Amino acid sequence: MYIDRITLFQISLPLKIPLEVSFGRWTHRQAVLVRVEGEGAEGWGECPTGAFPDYSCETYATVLYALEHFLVPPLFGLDITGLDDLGPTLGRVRGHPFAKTGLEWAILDWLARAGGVSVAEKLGGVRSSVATGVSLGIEADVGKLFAHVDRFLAEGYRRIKLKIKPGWDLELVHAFRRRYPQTPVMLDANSAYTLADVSLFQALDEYDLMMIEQPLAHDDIYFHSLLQAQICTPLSLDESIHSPGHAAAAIALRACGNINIKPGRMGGPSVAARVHDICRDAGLPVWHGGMLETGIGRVANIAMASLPNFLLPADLSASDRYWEDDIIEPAVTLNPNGTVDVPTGPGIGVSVRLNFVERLTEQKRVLSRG
Ligand code: OSB
Ligand code: MG
Repeated sequence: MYIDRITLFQISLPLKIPLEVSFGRWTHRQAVLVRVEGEGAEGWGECPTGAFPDYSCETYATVLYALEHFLVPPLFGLDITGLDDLGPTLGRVRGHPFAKTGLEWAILDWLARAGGVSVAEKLGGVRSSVATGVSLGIEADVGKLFAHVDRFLAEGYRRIKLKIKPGWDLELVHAFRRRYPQTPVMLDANSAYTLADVSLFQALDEYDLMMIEQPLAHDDIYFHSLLQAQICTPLSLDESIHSPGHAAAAIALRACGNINIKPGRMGGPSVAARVHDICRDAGLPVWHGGMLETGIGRVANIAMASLPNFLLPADLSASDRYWEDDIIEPAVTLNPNGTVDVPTGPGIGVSVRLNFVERLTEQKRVLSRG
């Protein structure tokens, strides 16, 4: 199958509740959406970026640049029957994983729709629904945070993730456990600590936490292995796992108890699936992270999370946890048992509200064959 046209939409969508983490505060998702058209079919993918290179070194501007100049042009004229056909072309470009992910997802959606199968089937998914939690940011005081916790637990979310930073950690967890003795809870430090903080993590061992995500440097695996050896709570690696090689290193070093998989951080669903397989073969569970995706990236990630080794609750909450109005139809909803359904229709299984996307668009690029 040949691609005729690829359109890039840089949109901006305001979050219902800004998400504050150890290094900053997100108020909008400034994503790049990729629309692939050809042979009478279309497909959509999302690059879940922002304006500033904080979580990742990429931004919507670098994603637009990499797609327009390096990643999209060589795809025109390529006969594509599966993601494997993209490997040599996309692999020539080093880095730019968030740019690659929107492109890979759009092509996978396009191929799946043309073939009348779902993206989950294409990826080898085995689950019809995915257990999800909710990730909650740093607030001005615990009262404000616990009001959110109460509401999300009442909606049916079964696991709470709390963002922490120095000064918003041990006391917070102590207060949380007094109020919610049984609720499954985990922490995400987004790289705010060093190995000198080991006594804090030993103190946190007393609170029956599911895991602590990325406590140390964003590019570190080794020092996480030294920390893991001194505490019982499983560590989870997010920021520092970009490739199958990183996952293999984390496994060999016993640096963590599980890995957070985000296709955007890894360069797309093809790499994410390889990381999934390496962890499965090593007996290390994975779970699906989130990047505050709009509905397009969200349903694709839910399809990814239907693979067998996704054994812990995901950060793939329902559309109404993030947006007043999502750009897909139907929106993602939460089942009463705290799961979201894996779409079964062709491709990503939802339709994109094109008029709404056009209204949210700040920059657009139309790239055509020939
Ligand atoms: O560290 O997991 C993270 C959001 C954006 C970037 C990084 C992270 C997050 C979240 C929110 O924790 C997850 C979500 O609900 O999408
Ligand atoms: Mg994280």
